[in-house]
Amino acid sequence: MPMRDIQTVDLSASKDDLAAILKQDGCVIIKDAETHGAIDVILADLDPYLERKACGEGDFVGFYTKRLHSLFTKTQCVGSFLMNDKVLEMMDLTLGPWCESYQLNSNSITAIGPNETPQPLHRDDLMYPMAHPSERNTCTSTFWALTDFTEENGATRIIPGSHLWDDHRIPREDETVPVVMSKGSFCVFVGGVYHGGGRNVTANEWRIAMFAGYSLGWLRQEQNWYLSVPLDVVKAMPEPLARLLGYNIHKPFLGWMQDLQDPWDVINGYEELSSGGTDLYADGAEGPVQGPNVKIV
Ligand SMILES: O=C(O)CCC(=O)C(=O)O
Ligand SMILES: [Fe+2]
Repeated sequence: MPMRDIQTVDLSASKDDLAAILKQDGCVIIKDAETHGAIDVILADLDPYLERKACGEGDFVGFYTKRLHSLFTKTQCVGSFLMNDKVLEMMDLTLGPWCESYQLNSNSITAIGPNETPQPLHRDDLMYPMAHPSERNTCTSTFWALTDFTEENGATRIIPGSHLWDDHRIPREDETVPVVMSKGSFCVFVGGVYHGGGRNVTANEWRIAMFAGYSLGWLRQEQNWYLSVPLDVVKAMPEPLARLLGYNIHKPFLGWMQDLQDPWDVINGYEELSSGGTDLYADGAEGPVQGPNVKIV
């Protein structure tokens, strides 16, 4: 039997309430965070790609599931979802305590079609060799409902509270609950929460999600944005989005290039010989120490 259901809140939920839910459940649904209009626009951009895309061929990626990656090259709308205020508030809560800045880890569409069977239950932080439970979360996932998520059309299955389980406990299907949410809502969960795509028993309904994962700014990113997003696309982005992609220095000095320069400055025309290198210290620090949010555990 599932331990408990996943909680749904609206945009007015306070930071304290969200922090309390996340501490206990590791997951929450934020209702109606984007308008149907905004979703219809991104879907119109992505539809031609989804149309042409073949289904996966594997237990994990599914046999009736289509995935799209490199969304930055397919639509200009993705940034507003990735940088949604409420999403960033959730990242401040779940990643902020462990890094000076967080980054985009992964971003894709998962469209689950009729006849799909459940994806194996897993934790999204499995690429990072950390024991569970851990005080320190490494990554946080979001799923945007670009269509309604129903139990019948393949809503993600999730086990609230499973971020607190140790690594020996095996998750069971009968412990999961469906992430039922309306188009425009998103579900957020920390990296240690067990989940998996659901079974789609409908005759002709596709359940379309946009996945966006975020991680601590001092970890290797799951997707390689530097090679998959052309530089002219990065240069045309608002600065905060480019920084989220990794064109950034994680304080004090992770990720610099050329003459100890910030990558965003370099791609915007910094000339290597225009000045000598300068010290890179964490914000507010007077010497080479870690920033206040990077705790050693
Ligand atoms: O599409 C879904 O509902 C889940 C997909 C997922 O968890 C994954 O691919 O890591
Ligand atoms: Fe996953």
